[in-house]
Amino acid sequence: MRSRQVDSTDPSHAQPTGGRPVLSHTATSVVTIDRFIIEQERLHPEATGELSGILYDMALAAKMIASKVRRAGLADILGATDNENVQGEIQQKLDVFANDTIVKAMDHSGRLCGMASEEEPEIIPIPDKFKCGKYCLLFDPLDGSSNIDVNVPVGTIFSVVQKISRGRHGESEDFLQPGRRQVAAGYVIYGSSTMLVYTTGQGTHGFTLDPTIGEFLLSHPNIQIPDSGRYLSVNDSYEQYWDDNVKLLMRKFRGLEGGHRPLNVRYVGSFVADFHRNLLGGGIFCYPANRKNPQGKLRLLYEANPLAFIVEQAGGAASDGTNDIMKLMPTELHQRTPLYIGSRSAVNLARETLAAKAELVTA
Ligand code: AHM
Ligand code: MG
Repeated sequence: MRSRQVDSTDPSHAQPTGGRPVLSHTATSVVTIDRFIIEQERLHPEATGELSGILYDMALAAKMIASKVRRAGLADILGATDNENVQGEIQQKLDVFANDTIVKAMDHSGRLCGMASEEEPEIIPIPDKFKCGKYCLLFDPLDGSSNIDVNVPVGTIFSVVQKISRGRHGESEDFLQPGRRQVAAGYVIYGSSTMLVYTTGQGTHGFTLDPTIGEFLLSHPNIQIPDSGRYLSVNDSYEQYWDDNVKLLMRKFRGLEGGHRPLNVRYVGSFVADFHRNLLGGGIFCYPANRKNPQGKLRLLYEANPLAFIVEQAGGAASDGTNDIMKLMPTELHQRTPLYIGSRSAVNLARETLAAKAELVTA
């Protein structure tokens, strides 16, 4: 799904496209992620390059994780007993490996004041021997990792906010900021190919890893989510625990109620994979609250906020059923939230259906 590309050397092309800045690439030029990031940075004369540096480092970490994920099925074959591999290193679970890889790729750069990971209970401080910077990185190192054993795509999700506290190291208040304050967000999907999709608030752009040269190349500039969605992604084995309003909403999405065109049900059970398909094809991913999990399952800071930023920049929307995801004020690092994310019209239908029921209940 390659969009028409433009030549920055031709001044007639130096026009904003749909409010988005036009970057310098031609239909035939190869645009690496590094080039794209630097061109975006140049649109902001005040930029210090620190945010760009974080994105470069994320791309490097993604390549290292991709290479390990690619060999996941071989680990047991090549490794010796007791989790020791042929190099004599102790094998790690892939989600621990992904977590450590990101921390090590980031902690020494001087751009971050701390990190928070879905895999770690507390803020990860920057070691004293390194400089602290003005950004906080929040991430889910390997989302959907329970799917690895059956060779299903998994992903990495990340979010960047600016530090607001005064001290050297990041404090809770720096990490507990609403999604609207994100300055960058993205995800990597380790699928049939590896893709990195990110936004800094100037559109959503996708890059595919060319494994032969080890570079992410621009493949999906200015992604726009189709508004007439095709897909519904939800785990309906929880239907028995849903409220009636959620059951009604799902009947609407299936075309059984309210005269809506039925959506196709597709659920991988790996959020990045479900989200990525719906971002390109249109539709909605839902993880509603249920009686067993009143706040749903997905994490606000590591999963919902970054993908909400991505989807909004692609013309879509994200809600907890009532509020915009990115307006929620987090109170805990590992806070969960119900989530409806995807094409704007589908998310609006979710909001309206859930609100109508709420009125009935309170009347
Ligand atoms: P994880 O972060 O522990 O991997 O859990 C998140 C995953 C998502 O990738 C996926 O959408 C969801 O859990 C699936 O949950 P369920 O099996 O309840 O449908
Ligand atoms: Mg996850």
